[in-house]
Amino acid sequence: MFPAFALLSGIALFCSGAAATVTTHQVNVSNDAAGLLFNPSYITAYVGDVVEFTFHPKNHSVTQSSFAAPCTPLQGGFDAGFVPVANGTSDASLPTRQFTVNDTNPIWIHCRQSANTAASHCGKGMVFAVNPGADGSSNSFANFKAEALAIGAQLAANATTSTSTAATGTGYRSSLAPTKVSRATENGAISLNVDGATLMAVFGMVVGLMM
Ligand SMILES: *[C@@H]1O[C@H](CO)[C@@H](O)[C@H](O)[C@H]1NC(C)=O
Ligand SMILES: *[C@@H]1O[C@H](CO)[C@@H](O)[C@H](O)[C@H]1NC(C)=O
Ligand SMILES: *[C@@H]1O[C@H](CO)[C@@H](O)[C@H](O)[C@H]1NC(C)=O
Ligand SMILES: *[C@@H]1O[C@H](CO)[C@@H](O)[C@H](O)[C@H]1NC(C)=O
Ligand SMILES: *[C@@H]1O[C@H](CO)[C@@H](O)[C@H](O)[C@H]1NC(C)=O
Ligand SMILES: [Cu+2]
Repeated sequence: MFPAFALLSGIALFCSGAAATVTTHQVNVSNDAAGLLFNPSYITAYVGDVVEFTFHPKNHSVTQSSFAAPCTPLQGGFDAGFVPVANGTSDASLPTRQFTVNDTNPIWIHCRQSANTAASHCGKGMVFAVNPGADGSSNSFANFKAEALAIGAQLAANATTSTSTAATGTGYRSSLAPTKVSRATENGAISLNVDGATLMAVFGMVVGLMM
């Protein structure tokens, strides 16, 4: 009798507890106007909670990293992939991605757009955390973000160095480039100098990408 009763009441407790306490935390993955950032920049969440990211215009990712390497994807970690969003998309149409918080450990997140270049979003401070250490502790959100910015500064310095050494190389002037050019960018923008049929084909491709 006792074990069966204990098991049943345990299940009842577990079910009611899980149903009553799950929270969905809303996080904006922001656009150019707001800055390269997550808003809020970090949250406190319980096991079983859901974190829902709403992607604003541009072309960001939500990718798990680690405190030790803020701008490097964590192997086996969460990664929403790139989610391009066109300028002017209405709030109601903004795409979302979710993950569930599985334990109480800190979850460190970055945007991997333009990774390892001077334009790295992570290097510009586009980082987020679930359950970071308290302010003032070694694994605080502030320290995580500071490390991301330090990586960004180093990438910028390295880019300046390699640009100045490469500047005398044989240039390739864009005005001499082939006329059929379509270039996907981090803005989700496509630069075009093409005939109508190609334009429609590229348009179809972009719409396909955004699905
Ligand atoms: C997130 O974006 C929506 C839509 O633009 C806005 O209404 C909301 O206030 C934003 N949330 C935060 C935390 O800024
Ligand atoms: C939590 O576990 C689910 C199922 O295994 C997984 O899909 C999800 O990515 C995990 N969440 C995190 C933040 O790792
Ligand atoms: C910048 O360049 C130095 C020297 O090549 C290298 O050790 C360092 O890893 C580079 N920094 C980044 C963030 O790539
Ligand atoms: C989004 O960014 C990724 C990585 O830079 C890129 O491969 C992809 O083409 C971009 N998508 C669009 C529609 O610009
Ligand atoms: C989208 O808007 C931002 C400014 O809000 C601008 O910098 C960017 O060039 C625009 N992108 C496109 C594709 O129009
Ligand atoms: Cu980004």
